[in-house]
Amino acid sequence: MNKGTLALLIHGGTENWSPQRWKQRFDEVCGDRRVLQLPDAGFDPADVHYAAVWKPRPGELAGFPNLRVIFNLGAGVDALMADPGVPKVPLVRVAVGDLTGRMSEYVVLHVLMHHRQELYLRASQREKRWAPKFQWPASAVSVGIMGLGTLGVNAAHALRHLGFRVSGWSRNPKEIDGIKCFHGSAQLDAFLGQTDILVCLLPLTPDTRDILNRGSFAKLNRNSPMGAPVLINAGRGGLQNEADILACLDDGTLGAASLDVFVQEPLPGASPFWSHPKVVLTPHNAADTDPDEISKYVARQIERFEAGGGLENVVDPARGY
Ligand code: NDP
Ligand code: OXD
Repeated sequence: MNKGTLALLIHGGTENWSPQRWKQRFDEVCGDRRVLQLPDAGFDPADVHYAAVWKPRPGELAGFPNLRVIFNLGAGVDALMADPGVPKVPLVRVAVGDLTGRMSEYVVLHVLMHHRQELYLRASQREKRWAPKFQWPASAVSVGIMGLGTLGVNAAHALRHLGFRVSGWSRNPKEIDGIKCFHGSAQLDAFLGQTDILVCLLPLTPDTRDILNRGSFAKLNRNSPMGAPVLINAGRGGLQNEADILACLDDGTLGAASLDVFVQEPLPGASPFWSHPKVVLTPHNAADTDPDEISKYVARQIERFEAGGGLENVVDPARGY
């Protein structure tokens, strides 16, 4: 197979996650392969064989008639699944140790923050109040992870290592040493009923949309040593019913929430989440994809594909993840 041209279609970003930085990294790892950063006035869409994308505009990928593979520069592909104009070629997502490790850092940080009563302790410090509360051991707390995929399993092991009781919920049955596994809608209630801290690392699909709602929160363990159950969502905003989260925090159905993702991003200034005393909020950066790592991952896959080998981490369009 001849060396195909790679086009980068990247929207958004920060100083260290800019389209320019991606272009630089791809140029370094792609050798003599042509790398285009779109928009680029001087190219023919028919020349593009591979696209590496983040948040392409709906319909944007439809304009490339000769695409061979699309590489999503993140783990979640919900935006691409929602775009009927995306060409029907293999879609590869990110599943690499670097991203997985970052997500486990986020999950461990936030589980510990709630388990170790950091919200209460910081408020006490601000008020100069010396008022310790009993600290339960990790072994008294049950963390339930929704999504036992690349990210969920690694976070489960990290939490298990710290001594938490850890369970997980997935679509298909699993057996994982030290982790209590539940699956399917028939076992969802049993999973929720034994969970004190609910961590959501699900992909957003038609089946999972809005799954974090009052009905689910009310089923969490009401006898948690922490008083009330806690929600941590780093999956996608579309998984959560935001009005339900706020109402459940206010009436005590939930004790606290850590939220990295929102229905509307960036989160509008008027959102009550910004100043809610029981919410720890981060701007969708639980786990960034690193241009250094991911450009190598994509370049390696293209080389192998052109040599006749298979692609890794190809999304199943029927499942939507
Ligand atoms: P994977 O595809 O590896 O795992 C997905 C898991 O969810 C699997 O265990 C799967 O079950 C389970 N699942 C999917 N649908 C259902 C369902 N209907 N019922 C029960 N379980 C279901 O994904 P990753 O672990 O790599 O990533 C998960 C998500 O994390 C991404 O899709 C993305 O949205 C989000 N993410 C967020 C980031 C951030 O910075 N906030 C960064 C990176 C990812 P099964 O194993 O049976 O197939
Ligand atoms: C991802 C993300 O899906 O950063 O990788 O949200």
